[in-house]
Amino acid sequence: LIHLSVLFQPLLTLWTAWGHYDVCKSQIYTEEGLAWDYMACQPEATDMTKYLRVALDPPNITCGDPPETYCALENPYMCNNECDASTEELAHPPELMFDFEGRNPTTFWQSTSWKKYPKPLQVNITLSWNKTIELTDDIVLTFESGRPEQMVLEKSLDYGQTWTPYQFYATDCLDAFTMEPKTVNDLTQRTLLDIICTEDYSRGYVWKNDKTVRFEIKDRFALFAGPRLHNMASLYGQLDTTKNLRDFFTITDLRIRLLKPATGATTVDENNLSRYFYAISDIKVQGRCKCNLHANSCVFDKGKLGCECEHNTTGPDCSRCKRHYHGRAWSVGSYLPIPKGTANICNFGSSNDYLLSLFWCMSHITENQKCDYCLCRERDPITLKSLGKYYLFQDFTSATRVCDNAMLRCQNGGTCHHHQRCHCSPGFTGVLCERARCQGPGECDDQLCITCFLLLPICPRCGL
Ligand SMILES: [Ca+2]
Repeated sequence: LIHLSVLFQPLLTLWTAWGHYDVCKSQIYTEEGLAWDYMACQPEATDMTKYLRVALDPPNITCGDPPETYCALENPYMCNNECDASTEELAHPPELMFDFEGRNPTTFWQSTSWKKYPKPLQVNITLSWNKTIELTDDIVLTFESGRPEQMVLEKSLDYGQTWTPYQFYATDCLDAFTMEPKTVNDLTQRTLLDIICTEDYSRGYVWKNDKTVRFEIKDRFALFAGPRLHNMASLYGQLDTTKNLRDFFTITDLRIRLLKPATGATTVDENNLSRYFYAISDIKVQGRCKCNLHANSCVFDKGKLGCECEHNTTGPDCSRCKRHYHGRAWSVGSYLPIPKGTANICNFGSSNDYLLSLFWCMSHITENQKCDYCLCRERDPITLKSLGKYYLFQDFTSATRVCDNAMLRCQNGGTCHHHQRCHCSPGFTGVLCERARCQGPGECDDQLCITCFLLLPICPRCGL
């Protein structure tokens, strides 16, 4: 087999070493002509915040309606933070958590202040993709004010119907959630799926540079792939065999439950509640569409993400076989063997059962035709012209081979053998006995008698 991609080999090696799986198929030359070689593939990881919908609960929790003036947490006399929803420069709508953060000063969403203290100030921020996606990098929230003293990051895998926690965050994990404080460094391969409470991202409003709250994806990957993620093969091997692990990094929605704002002190200053609020300037979510290793691109069309499925699969996640391609049960692609993986393509056929699919094809046989085949014709992948090569239905593996659903009979007096192959009359050969056999080495082709003639000029069909 000669791979057309051989020219790009150095580049490909580099990509695959990083486990990009960015090619779904490549053309190869086989003895029978051009064919496709299929590989496991996935879309490139990208900034997923471009494709989400954000919802706040309660819906009227954003500041500025009516306008409010806020004071700094560090200094109750510094009250120059004004929020007014009706003035563009002073409004802080949720979109500002996802805009391009290259500007100075930063742009941010801000909640109303803790006016109703001691009633809790709680906000749910729900990010929905309406599509299963796989996280590939840390989730990073950047707070404009102090980081919350208590919050939970949650995920959903069923479009927001059910939620499970990803991580708890608190200044005091025992007090807030009756959980022992841990960090991601406490996790091992065995406990990777444990949900922990961490105090790493809640401490100290005075540390103005420490504005981020993270959910550490890469540190978790590193438990299998090594500290610099150099052994992605090990990680992919684990992802392949452990559904729980794969599902852990897969989401349709994220929910940030802000439970208690930064107070900066042990007691809340009830005379100056405008010091307490939430403000988030940026949320980073890196990931890729989950396409079950059957697509290398994902498009955003009419506000919805969808995989561009290959391997005869279909659906938003390529999670089922295309119509007429049920020759084998649908299966997720596999990262193994490294680096190309296994495509597990859907084959032509009408049922998951191979024998049934053969029967479906044979069921078109009319009474007068005793031994017909359902043949597949190979097409040129570019011009789509028939290459004139036919394959038995059973051999149908390639997308460029189109099953005509045409029944071709055994020719030249050939008879059907076990409903499976033609038993040819003497002097004929080929799947349908369509070619005359040379009396000697080689075969006589209908169009190319000369080939036979040169070998041995005794070829009945050539009239010699
Ligand atoms: Ca922003």
